[in-house]
Amino acid sequence: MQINKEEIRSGNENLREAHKAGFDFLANTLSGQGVDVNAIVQRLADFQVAIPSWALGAGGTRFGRFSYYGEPSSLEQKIQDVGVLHALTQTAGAISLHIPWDVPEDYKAIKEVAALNDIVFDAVNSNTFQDQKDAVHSYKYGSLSNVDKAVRDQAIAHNIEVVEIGKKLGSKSLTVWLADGSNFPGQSNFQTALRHTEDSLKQIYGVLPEDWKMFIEYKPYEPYFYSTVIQDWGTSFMLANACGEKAFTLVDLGHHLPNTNIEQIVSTLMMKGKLGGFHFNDSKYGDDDSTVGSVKPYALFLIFNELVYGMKNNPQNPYPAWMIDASHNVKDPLEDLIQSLEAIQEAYAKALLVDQDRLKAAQLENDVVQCQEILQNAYRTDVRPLLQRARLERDGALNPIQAYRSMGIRQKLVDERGRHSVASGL
Ligand code: LRH
Ligand code: MN
Ligand code: MN
Repeated sequence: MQINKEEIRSGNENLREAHKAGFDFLANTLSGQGVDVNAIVQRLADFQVAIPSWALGAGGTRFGRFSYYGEPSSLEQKIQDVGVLHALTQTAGAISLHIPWDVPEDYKAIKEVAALNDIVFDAVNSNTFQDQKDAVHSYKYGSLSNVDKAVRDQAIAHNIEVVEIGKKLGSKSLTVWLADGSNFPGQSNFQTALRHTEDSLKQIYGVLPEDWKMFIEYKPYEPYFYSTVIQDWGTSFMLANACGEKAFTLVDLGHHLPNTNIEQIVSTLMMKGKLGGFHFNDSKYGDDDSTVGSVKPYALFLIFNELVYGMKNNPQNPYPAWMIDASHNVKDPLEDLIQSLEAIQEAYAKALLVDQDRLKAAQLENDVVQCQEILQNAYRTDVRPLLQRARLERDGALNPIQAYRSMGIRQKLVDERGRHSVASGL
């Protein structure tokens, strides 16, 4: 499956005039306010978000899974799906692989498919939350934190193998998300579990190539429902510090208890130079993995406001690795990902519009009303013409969902792959 650029271009034709009118009006207004519109369009074009290989098929719940037609069943097909997203949106130029679900058989061939689709390999993810076929030891009672050294060693060896695979693909980072935890009070000794985890992470860190980073993800609960070993950003931050300067915290939006002030966490981590990775999704209740921006778009904007501030003012923090970590139970996964990409770009564009100098002045005056006005002015601006312009200039689609549908892409995938192909994934 390869997207025909010509088809995207011709699909843009009948939308071009309406886009131009909307863009000119917005650009005029913003320029009048002293905004450098071209610079924002360029920043949007530069902003690339990785798609995880496990998000291209239908997800499921513990009650069942309803597969979607034409799902990718091989790594090549997953990369092609990301290629479709990237061709339409010009925002999804990377894929994040999960090992062992996506171990390439032929590295050269896989890299060729990726290059053909304009896709690079982002962070590689290890998996010690499932028992793999032929594994000697079980992770039922934990992996890097397990009381049994043999189990810990197996989990460490797996992570080292993931780094080896990533090296062959050109990845530059390893993401570790642990399911380790306990289901009942007394089941596990918190201090022992944390100490084991720190020791294990340090061993993995020890084999990281010089130009690699390690991202440590945290999550307060699930799959264990009493405790998780890396429960919050503080624990992750502490572990990253213990490992060294190539280790960072990874913030996944869904991995917080209700009402947590995520924007403040982001801000603190960036000030300390330790925000390494970011997983986008949205939620109403817990780690729902819903479409980005579908439930709390204002919260997403406030988070982006801190990200933008940090990217400008915190040179001690590396440029974060962005990834969508969402799941699609009822929608076409590709349509859902297009919606997420649009929501991310929208929140980013709005955050770029925040007048930081005026905000600072209002803060110094303790003018609370004015501070809120400045943020909400940016938030209430319809920035979609800026997103369209960034796509149009790079031969992306003015309206990616509409293009996806009118080009009949899902039907083409079904024709190629069959109706009941199944993707591996969460
Ligand atoms: C589980 C999870 C986590 C990881 C992914 C691999 O919560 O969604 O966010 O990043 O699985
Ligand atoms: Mn995640
Ligand atoms: Mn999650």
